[in-house]
Amino acid sequence: MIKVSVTMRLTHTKNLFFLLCLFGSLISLTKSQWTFPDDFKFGVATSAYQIEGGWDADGKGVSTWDRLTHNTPEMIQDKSNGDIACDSYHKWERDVEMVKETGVDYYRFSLSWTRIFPQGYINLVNQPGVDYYNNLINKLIENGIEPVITLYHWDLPQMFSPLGSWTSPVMVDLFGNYARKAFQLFGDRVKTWITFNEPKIVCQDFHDFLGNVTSPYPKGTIEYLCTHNLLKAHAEAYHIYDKEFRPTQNGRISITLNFEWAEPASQKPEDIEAAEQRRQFEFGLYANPIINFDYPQIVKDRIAERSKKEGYPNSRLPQFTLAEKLKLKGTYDFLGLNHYSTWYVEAVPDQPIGTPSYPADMGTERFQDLAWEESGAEWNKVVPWGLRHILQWIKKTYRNPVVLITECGYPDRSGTVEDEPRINFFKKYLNATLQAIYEDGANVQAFMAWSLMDNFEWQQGYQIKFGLYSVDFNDPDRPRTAKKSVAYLRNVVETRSID
Ligand code: PNW
Repeated sequence: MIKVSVTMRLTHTKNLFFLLCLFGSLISLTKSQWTFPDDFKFGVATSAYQIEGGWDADGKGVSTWDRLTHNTPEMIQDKSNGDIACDSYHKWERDVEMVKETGVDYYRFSLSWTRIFPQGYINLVNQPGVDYYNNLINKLIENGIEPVITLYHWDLPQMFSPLGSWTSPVMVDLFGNYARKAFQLFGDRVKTWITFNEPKIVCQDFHDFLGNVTSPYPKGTIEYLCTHNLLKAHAEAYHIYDKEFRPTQNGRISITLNFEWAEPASQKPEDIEAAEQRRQFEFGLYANPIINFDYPQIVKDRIAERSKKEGYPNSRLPQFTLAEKLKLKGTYDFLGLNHYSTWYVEAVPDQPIGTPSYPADMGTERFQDLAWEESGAEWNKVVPWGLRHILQWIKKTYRNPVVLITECGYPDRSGTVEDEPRINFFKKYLNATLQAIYEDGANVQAFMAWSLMDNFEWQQGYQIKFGLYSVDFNDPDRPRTAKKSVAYLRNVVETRSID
C-alpha cells in the first residue's frame, strides 16, 4: 500500500511537473511576443577615425592613429589606414540618409579631437572641423535623429604623445578643456555625451598604440597610470558639464565601458571566484571608482601584494586621494556598455613573481567553447546569454543603473549584403536584452548596433566587416549599399519586437 501511494504520489508529481513544463513553455512562447518598452531607444554607432577619412583635410591636425598607421603600417594586419576610410568627411549627408533608413532614434559617433583642435590645445580652433560636426548634427536633428557624441574614441592629438599621453596627469586638464569646448560648441543640440570609449582597450590593450611607443614606462605600470588619469579626466569632464552646462543644456553624460562576460568554467568555488576576479579587473577597475568608491578591493590587494614582492616601494596601482574618490563617485547619468562576446574563466595558480604585468596581476585563464557559433573574428563568438548575465550582474553589483548598450555587433569577412548571420545575431542579442528587461528587471534603455557601415577595424584594417551597410573601398566614391540587416533593424524599431 505504502509503495502504491508513493508511486501515485510520484506520478502525481510527475504530472504536476509536466503541467508546469507545459505552462512554462507556453509562457516562453509568449516571450518572443515581448515588445520593447516605449522609452527604449535604438541606435547605430561609428567612430571618427574608423569612418571619416579626410585625415589632413581643411586644417585637421595629426592624431596618434594617423601617425601610427603612417609610420608603422606593419602594425595593421592589412597595412591599411584610415586616410580615406568611408570618406564620411565628405559623405556625411549620405550617412544621415542611411541612419534615417534604419529607422533608429540615435546616431552615436565620435569627434575627431584634431579636426576641431589641430594641435590638441584649445587655443587654435579649426573652423572647417567645427562646421563639419555642426552640419552633421543639424542634419541628424532635421531628420528626427538624436546625436550621441563620444568625445574620445582612441584618436588622440599626436601633439600629446611626447607628454606621455594618458600616462601623464596633464591629460586631465587637457581633456577637460577639450570637453568644455565641445559642450559650448554642440551642447545646445547634443543631449547625450560619452567621455571615453572603452578605457580598458585604451589603457590595457592599446598601450603600444597610445601614440607613445617609446614610452619610458614599463608594462605593469603604464596601464594603471593611464587608467588613473583617464578616470580623473572623465570626472573632470563630468563636473564641467554638471556645473557649467547641465543647468541650461539639460543633457546627460557618462562613460562607455566594454565588458566581455566572464562565466565560471565550472561550479567549483575557485572557478566562481576566478570569474568574479576577472570581472573586477576587466570591468570593476573602471566602473567601481565611478559608481561605488575607489578601485575594487580585490584589484587593489592583488596589485599591492605583487608590487611589494617585486620590490616596488608602493603599489603599481596609484591611489586616489579621498578628494579624488569623492570627485569620481557618481559621475555617471547612465552606464554605457559595449558588449561583443563571452569567455569561460578558470582558476589557475598565480604566475611566479617576475616581470610585472596586468595579466599576471589579474591571474586566471580564459577560453571559449569551440561549439559556440563563430563569426568573422575569432574572439567574437555568438553567446547571447553572456549579455543577459552581464545585465544581471550590473544590476546586482551597481544598484541597477540605467544602461545604454552603446555597441553590440557581428563581424563577417565577406561583407555580403545577404547577411542572415548578422540578423540572427541581432535577434538573439536583442532577445537577451528583452529577457534582462522583463525577467530580470534590468534597467536597459537603449541598444545601438555596431556599426552603421563597414569601416576601418583598427589592427584588423578592412578585413572584418561589422556594417549594416557595405562600403566599396575600391571605389573612390565609397558607395554604400544596404545589407539585409537594415530591413531587419527597421522592422524591429517599427514593431518594437524581434520577430
Ligand atoms: C569595440 N573584446 O572594441 C570598439 O569600440 C570599436 O571601435 C570596434 O570597431 C568594435 O569594438 C569592433 O571591434 C572592442 O574584448 C573592445 O572582445 C573589446 C572587444 C571587442 C571589441
